[in-house]
Amino acid sequence: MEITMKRIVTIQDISCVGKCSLTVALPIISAVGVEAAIIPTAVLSTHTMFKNFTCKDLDDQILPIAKHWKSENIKFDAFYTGYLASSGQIDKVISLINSLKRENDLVIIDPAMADNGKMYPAFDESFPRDMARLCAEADIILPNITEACYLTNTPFKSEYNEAFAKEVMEKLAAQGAKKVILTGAEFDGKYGVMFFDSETQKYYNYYTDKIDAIFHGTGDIFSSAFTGLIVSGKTIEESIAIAADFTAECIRITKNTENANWYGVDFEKAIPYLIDRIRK
Ligand code: PXL
Repeated sequence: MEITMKRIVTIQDISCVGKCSLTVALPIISAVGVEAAIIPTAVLSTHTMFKNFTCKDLDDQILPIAKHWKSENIKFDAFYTGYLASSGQIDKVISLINSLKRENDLVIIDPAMADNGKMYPAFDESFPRDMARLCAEADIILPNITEACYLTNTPFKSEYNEAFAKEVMEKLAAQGAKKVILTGAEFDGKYGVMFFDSETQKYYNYYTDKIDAIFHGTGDIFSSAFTGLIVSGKTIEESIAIAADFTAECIRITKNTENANWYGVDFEKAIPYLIDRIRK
């Protein structure tokens, strides 16, 4: 007999072109053998690194969708949020989680809102305070260092050491997140992912090769792979390692592609690698 399929609901925007948010979450979660239900929080013509993108906020759909699912008794093993289009959506997402989450379901929050020391164009400086309220409800949060600084009101540093990363991660845990996974951590010539578990007070760091290239959407690729893997039954450490290696493979392939698109990585070409890793 086959085992029952796990189901994630992922709540983030759909950028019609751009290879981020739902257009990477759906194929990657599916590739690891987990069902991906979605709530699109907004429809954008492209992600916000393009100029003149269009954006239609789907704010008013979040709670009616939750209500319908509740009436149909639809269950999820994890709630995974990414880019949310406005502060107003955050309270709605918190209500949705409170209404549908069962005791052991996971809440995984990628506070996708900033990178390289700057907020994404669509957000103002008040957004992190609202995102911090959502992160406080999470079992696992997946910020990069810029987001971690904004969420904790810590002045951003483009260069930092391990002690600084730990200080910010521990602040995030003190604000409520049970487990903090810092992506794109870089210090002392090392590059990778740091994980702090507030329950055990232990760290687990996973380093990969630093590939000298910057691409959009890599945070979403890591978060989608990580979420799919952990829900599929891998341990948190295995999920971090496989998701980090998969993300590095996506970057490596794209960097080696002549005339690769600037707006996202060719994760599609690395899906066979991801599936091979899961089988091992
Ligand atoms: O990859 C994060 C992301 C998601 N969604 C939208 C974005 C971005 C990053 O720029 O603009 C719309």
